[in-house]
Amino acid sequence: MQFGKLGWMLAGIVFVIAIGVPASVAQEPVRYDGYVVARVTIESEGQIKLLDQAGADLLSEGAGLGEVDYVLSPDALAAVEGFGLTYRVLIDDLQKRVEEERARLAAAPQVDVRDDDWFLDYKPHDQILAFLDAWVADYPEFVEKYQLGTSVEGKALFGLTIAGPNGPPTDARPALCFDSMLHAREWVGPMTLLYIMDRLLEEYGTDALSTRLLDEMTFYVAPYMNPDGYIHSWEVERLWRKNRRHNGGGVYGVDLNRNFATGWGGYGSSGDPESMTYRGPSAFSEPESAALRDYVLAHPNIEAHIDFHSYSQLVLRPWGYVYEDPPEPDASEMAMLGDGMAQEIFDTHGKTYWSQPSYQLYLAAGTCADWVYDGAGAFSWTVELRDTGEYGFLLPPEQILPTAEENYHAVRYLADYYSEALRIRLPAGAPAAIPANEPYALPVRIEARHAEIEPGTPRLYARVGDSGAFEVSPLTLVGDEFYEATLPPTACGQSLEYYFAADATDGRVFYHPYDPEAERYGSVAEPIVVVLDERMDADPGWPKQSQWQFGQPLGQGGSNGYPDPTSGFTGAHVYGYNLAGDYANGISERHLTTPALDCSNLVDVKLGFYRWLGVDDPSEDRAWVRVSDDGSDFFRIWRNSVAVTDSDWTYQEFDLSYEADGEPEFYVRWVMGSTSPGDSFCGWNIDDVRIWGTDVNGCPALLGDLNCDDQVNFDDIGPFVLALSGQAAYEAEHPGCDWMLADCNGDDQVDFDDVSPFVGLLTQ
Ligand code: 0X9
Ligand code: ZN
Repeated sequence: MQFGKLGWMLAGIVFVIAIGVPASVAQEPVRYDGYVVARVTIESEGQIKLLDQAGADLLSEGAGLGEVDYVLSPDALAAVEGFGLTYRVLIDDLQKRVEEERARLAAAPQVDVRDDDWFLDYKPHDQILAFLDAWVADYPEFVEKYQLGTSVEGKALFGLTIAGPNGPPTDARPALCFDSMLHAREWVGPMTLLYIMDRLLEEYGTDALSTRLLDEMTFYVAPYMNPDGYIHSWEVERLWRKNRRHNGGGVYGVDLNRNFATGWGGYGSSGDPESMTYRGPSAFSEPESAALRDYVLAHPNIEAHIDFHSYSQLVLRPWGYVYEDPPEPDASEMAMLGDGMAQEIFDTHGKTYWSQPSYQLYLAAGTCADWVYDGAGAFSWTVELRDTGEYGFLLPPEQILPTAEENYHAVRYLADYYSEALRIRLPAGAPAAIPANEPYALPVRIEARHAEIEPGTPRLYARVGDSGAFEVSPLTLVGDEFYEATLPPTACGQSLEYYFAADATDGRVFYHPYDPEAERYGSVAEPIVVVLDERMDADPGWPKQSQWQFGQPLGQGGSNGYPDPTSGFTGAHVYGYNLAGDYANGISERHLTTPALDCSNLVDVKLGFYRWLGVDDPSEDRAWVRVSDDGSDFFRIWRNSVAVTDSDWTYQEFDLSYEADGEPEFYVRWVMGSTSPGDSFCGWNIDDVRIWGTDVNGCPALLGDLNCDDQVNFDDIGPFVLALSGQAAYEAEHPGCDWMLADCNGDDQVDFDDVSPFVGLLTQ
C-alpha cells in the first residue's frame, strides 16, 4: 500500500496531537510566592467583577454575595485592599504550605497498598491505580474493574463493580454509585472513597451490616475520574481544578463539574476557556464526564449517587442549576437522606456538614449531581468533604482518616436505606410518650421494594422496661402497605421498648430498626388523657353547617386537583365537605365543630387528624382549622397557604398547649370557605380525630409501690415490711418515697391490716 496524501495528513495530525500534549516534558512547578488564601466579604456583583479583573482566583467555585474564598496573588491582594473590601486571611503563605507538602510527600516512606497506613498520606497516580489492582487481586469474588473510557491525555478511567458473592446478580440488585476526583486539587476525595469501599470489603463476614450491604447491593465506584488533572496538581500546579484539555493557544482545562448536560451553559459556569469553571464547548464534550455518564446509564439499577468533592463540609442536593427544589416527594426524600448523612457524619467525629440544596450555596450549571438526578433518575448528592477553609485543599494528612471515617458512616446509612428489600417505617414516627395502661395504635408502613411480603408475618416485638423477653404480636393490615401495631398497655411511668419485623416470601427476615440488638424504639407511658378519639365509624353527631356531611365519601369531584376518597383513612366513614363532588363556588364559611372538651387538668394538649383535602389557593378558596376556649371566639391554627391537592390521606398534628392547656371548655372547628366564583376542588374529608394531653398531676402514686420504682412487685416486699415497723425507719432507708403507699386498705394507717391487701396487689 502506498503512503498516500491521506496517510501523510493523518501522520501530521498525529504529530500535532503528540506535540500538543507535552505530557512527557517536565514542567517547572508553578510557584505561589506572596500568594494568600483569603475569605473576602462580597457585597455586590461589581465587586466580583473587580476581583476577577485583578486576577483573584476563586476557591469556592461560584461567587455570590457573602463570604467567598479566593487565592490572591500579591497584586490581587493589593487590589482587594485598594477596593476597601473586608477580608480575612485563611492561609498567609501559600507557597510555604505547598513546599512543605511537596517535601513531606517526597520524603514519605513507601507504604504497601495493603497496609492500613496507606491512608495516612495522599498517594500519587500510580499508587491509586495499584490500590485498585490490589482490590481486584484480594477480593476476586467481590470486585470487578472496568475501563470506562480514556482521559484527554490518554489515561484509562476506571470503574469498579463491588458486590458480595451471596446474592442476586449484580445488575439485579439495588445499587449505589459513587465518584470522586472530578476536580484535580481535591485530593481527599479519592482517599475517602477508597477508604469507604475498602472498609466495607474488609468488614465482610465480621460486621453484620457491611456483610448484608455487600450481599444485597451493588456499588458502582469511579474514584478517580480526572487522572490528568490530578497528576498536574501533584507535579505542576497544586491548585489545578479542571481536566487537561488543550483549549487552544496554550490554554488548558474544562471544569468537568460544569460539563454535564443538565442546565449546561447556564449560570455559574463560564464560556471563557481560561476560567476555572470553563464548561467546555458542549455538554459532555470531555471524555471524563462522558465516561461517567455512560457508566451511570449502563446501570439502571443505580438508585442513588454521591459525587465527592472538597472543601466546605456540605451535603448538597439538587437542584444546583436553578433556585428550585425538585418535585415532591423527591425533594423531601433527598432532604431527609441528606440530613441523615450529615447526622451520621456529626455522630462520628463531631464535624458539622450542613445539609442543604445546592442552589443555596451558589448556582452552578452542568454539574454531575444535577445530571445524575435529571438524566439518570437516581437521587444524587454532592458531598463537600473537609475542611471549612483553614487548610482547604491542602488538608493535612492527619485529617484524611477522620474525613474518610465520618463519610464511611454516611455511606453505610445511605446504603442501609437503599438495600432494604422490605422497608419498614413509622410514618408518624415513634411517640415519645404513650398513654398509660391502655393499648396504643401505631401506624406502620411496609414497602415491598425488592421482595414480596409473606402475608401475616409483619409483627411487633415489645417489652416493658429494658430486660426480659419481648412479646410478639401481629400487625393489622389497614390498607395497601399500611399496618397498625398495637403497643401493649404499659403502667404509668414505665418505658416500653419495641421493634418490628416482617418476612419476605423468599424467607429473608427484615427488621426495623435494622439491628434490634443494638437499637430499638422507646416510648414512656405517661398519664395521657385522651379527651377525644373519634374514628368516625358511627355518626358522632357533631354540630355542623350545611353541606358538611357524615358518611362514606363517594370519590367524586376533582374537577381541579383530585376527587374525594372512596372511604375513610380507617373504616368507611368520614366527615366531609361534602361527600359527593366538589365544594360549591361563592360560599361563605361553613363549619364543623367538636363538642366541648374538658382540658382543665391537662398540659401539652395536642390535636391529630387525617385529612384528604382539595382547596384552591387562599386568594380564591380557603380551608381552616380553628380553636376556641368558649365556643364563640375561634382562632385560626391553620389555613391553606397554597392550593392543597391531597391524593392520599395526610396526617396533621398541632401542638395546642398554648390554646388548650388548662381550659375546661375547648373546641376544634374545621371551616370550608369562603370560596370564590372560580375553580372548585373536592374540599375537606376528615377522619380519626384525636385530642390528648398529659395529666398535670403526673403519674398517680401506686399503692404498694414502696421502693418507688413505679411498679408493684416482689421488690416491694422488703420495703413494705420496713414500712410496717414505722415511718422514720422506712424514710431513712427510702428517702423521697411515700410511706403512706403502704396503707393498702386505705384506712389512713400503716399497720398489719395492710398485709393482706398488699399481698392482693402483688398477685394482681
Ligand atoms: O463548584 C463545584 O463544582 C462544587 N464545589 S467545589 O468547590 N468542589 O468545586 C460544588 C457544586 C455544587 N453545586 C452547586 N453549588 N450548584
Ligand atoms: Zn470540586
